[in-house]
Amino acid sequence: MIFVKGSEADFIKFVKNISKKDKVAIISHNDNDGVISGILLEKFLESQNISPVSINFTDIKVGMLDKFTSEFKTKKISKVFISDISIDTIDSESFSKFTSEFDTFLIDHHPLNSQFKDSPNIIKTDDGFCSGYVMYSLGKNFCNLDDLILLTCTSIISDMVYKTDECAKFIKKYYPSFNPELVAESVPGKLSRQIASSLIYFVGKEKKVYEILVLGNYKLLEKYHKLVDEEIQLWAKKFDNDAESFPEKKLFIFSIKPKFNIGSIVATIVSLRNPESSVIVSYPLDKNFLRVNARNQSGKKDMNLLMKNCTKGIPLASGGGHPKASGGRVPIKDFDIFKKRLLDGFE
Ligand SMILES: [Mn+2]
Repeated sequence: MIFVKGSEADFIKFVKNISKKDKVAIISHNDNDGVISGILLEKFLESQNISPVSINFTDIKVGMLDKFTSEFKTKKISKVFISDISIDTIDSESFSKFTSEFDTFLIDHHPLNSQFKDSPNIIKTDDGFCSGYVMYSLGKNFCNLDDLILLTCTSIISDMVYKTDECAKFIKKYYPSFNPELVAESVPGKLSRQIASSLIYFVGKEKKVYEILVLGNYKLLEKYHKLVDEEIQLWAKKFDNDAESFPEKKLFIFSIKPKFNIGSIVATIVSLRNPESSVIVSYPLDKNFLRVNARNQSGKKDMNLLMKNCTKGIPLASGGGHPKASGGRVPIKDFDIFKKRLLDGFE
């Protein structure tokens, strides 16, 4: 594994310093990789006789730590693990404040905000790895995580890091017929989609999915997947007629109003069909905000930079992620500014 910052030794040292008097909390991302890295982390901590008293899955946005600060103070939490959240970039100010109030360890694979390059208790790996795989690798030498290998494989697939040699080898070791060109056919590929659908179905109550996965009741996810998948296929089909196309920019902009929160998956599906183009999918999150998902499978246009540039300075907007897959949150009233910047970004 390629560490950009921190090491296994840093992580183990932090864990060994947790005493019986400490109360431990976990905050992880509410996507597949976040939930699974949270499950792996919890299992590892349990093996070290540490039982987290609070496990939380959250959307990534500015101010996201606020509610945890007050809740954790009430619960007298003293140690916090944050997993799969690029909090150092999304909300650096809150992150600094939070780490001054709680002894915090961050494990993440999104690019490091250089402001924190000398800060302790941060593991950042290269973004060719996902948090599930990072957590599995950190824990496997200290406890038996065999039961969670399938889930670890699904996190690799959902974060699309199976093209990284080490991650591909990991999946192939346990699922020898795994073919990166036919991900959806594989056992972890299928489960990955069922988890993704279930997280969408239970949006805001992701803990429900976490509970199903912890108990190993994977079969239960099938019915949620069916409901959500029908809606995904509907919008993926509409793309062909309804997306705005800018051929000279190799760009598609697709505004949708789906029943579930499926913009990210629709963006991935239609971008895989148009690998040389950039695809931007937007949909209302609530009455004030739009969620934007940006994809470019070829890697020829950096979606992380694009989303950062398009949201920069817009109050309450945020954006960023990976070069090939990124996202943002934009106030509906500022979408015109965002869209103009987007089109200008392809001159
Ligand atoms: Mn991730």
